[in-house]
Parts: sequence; structure tokens; C-alpha cells
Amino acid sequence: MKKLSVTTVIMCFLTFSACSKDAEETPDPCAACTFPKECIDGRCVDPCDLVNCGDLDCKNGDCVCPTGFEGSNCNQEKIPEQVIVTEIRILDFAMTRTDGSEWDAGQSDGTGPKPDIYPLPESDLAEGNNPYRGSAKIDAGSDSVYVFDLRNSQVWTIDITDPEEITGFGLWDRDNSEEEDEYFFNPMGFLPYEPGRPGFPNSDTLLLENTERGSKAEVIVQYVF
Ligand SMILES: [Ca+2]
Ligand SMILES: [Ca+2]
Repeated sequence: MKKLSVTTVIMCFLTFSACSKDAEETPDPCAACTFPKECIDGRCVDPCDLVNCGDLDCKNGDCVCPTGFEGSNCNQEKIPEQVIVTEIRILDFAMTRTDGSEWDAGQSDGTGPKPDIYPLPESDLAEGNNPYRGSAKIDAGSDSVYVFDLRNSQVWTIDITDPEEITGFGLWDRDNSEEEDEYFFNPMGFLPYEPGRPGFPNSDTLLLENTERGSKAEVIVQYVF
């Protein structure tokens, strides 16, 4: 019995020695591991082999997301830093004041009785700006579409500090002076950015309606990241 125990101990010792010798001779898989490969869990691998980016490029183990998207698989919309309104299209509006009178009846602004329309963003109103007054559409009728192209000058830029903050504009009738100009109806509000819009991340057309006075407009927005 005693002899067997000694044999067992010797075998274990030999086995242990053999194992130690093998460990010393096995090359470190990470010793020659250079960029772009990394030593991960004792293996020298390209971290991009461990992620599935589909058709997207991969860099340092991260998918390279296209503009406007983020997340490990780039499937999450990125909130834009700014939204630019490039165009306002007035589709419909109230042809008379709330009391039924014509906008320019009895006035000497040199135009006919129909209104001379221009949009005024809330933010500009608050800051005392009036950027589109000079582009007013004279004697506008509600059966036409009036386009304010803001792409080349006086672009309406909205900084996105709170994605849930609604902005908007009102429609005004230009008269003899800025002080005499008349406010048409309640502002038509909109969210500059809203997740899941079909044109994201490029541009979207938003339909705005104010049912109180039958006004309707479209704004074209572009996203800046
Ligand atoms: Ca007029
Ligand atoms: Ca007028």
C-alpha cells in the first residue's frame, strides 16, 4: 500500500513537470499581436471579427455609422444639432379677419383688399427680427400656393437644445409699416425633429394645419448633425 502511494506521487510529480515545461515553451499568442488585431481573452484577433456590421465598415471594433445614425449597430437615429427650414409653402389661409372684414379694406398700403402675406417665425418675433417681410406675396388668394424659398438667404436655422420643444411661425399681412402689419392667425407649430420621419436623415416635408382659421402650410426641413 505504501509503495503504491509513492508511485502515485512520483507520477504526479513527473506529470506536473511535463506540464510546466509545455507551458514555458508555448508561445504567447499576444506577444506579436499588433494593430489592428488585439489580444482579447488570450487570443490575438481583429475586434471587427467579433461584431456584425452588415454592409457597414468596421473600425477598431465599432461599426462606422452613416450620417444621422448611432449605436452599436447604427440603427438608432441621432438627434440633429440643428434643423434648417429651407422652404415654407402657404397652402391656405383666412381671406378675412376674424370679424369678417377684408384685410386691406380702406387701407392705403397701395395694394388691393386681399392680404399681403409673409411668415414670421416665433423666434424672430421674440428677437425683433422680421426676415421675410420684404418677400411678402402681394394680394394673395387662398386658391394658390405661395412659396417662400429660404435656401439662399435668411435661412431659418433652429438649434435643437430640447427635442420636444415645439417651434412655429405666424402668417402676417404687410401694411404700410411694420408697426401696422396685422397678425393672421395662431402660429402653426411643429417639432423640428421627430424620430422616425420618412426622409431622415436628409429632409422631410411637414404638413401644418391650424383648424381654427382654416390655415394650412408645409415646411421643408433639413437636418444638421
Ligand atoms: Ca393687399
Ligand atoms: Ca396689407
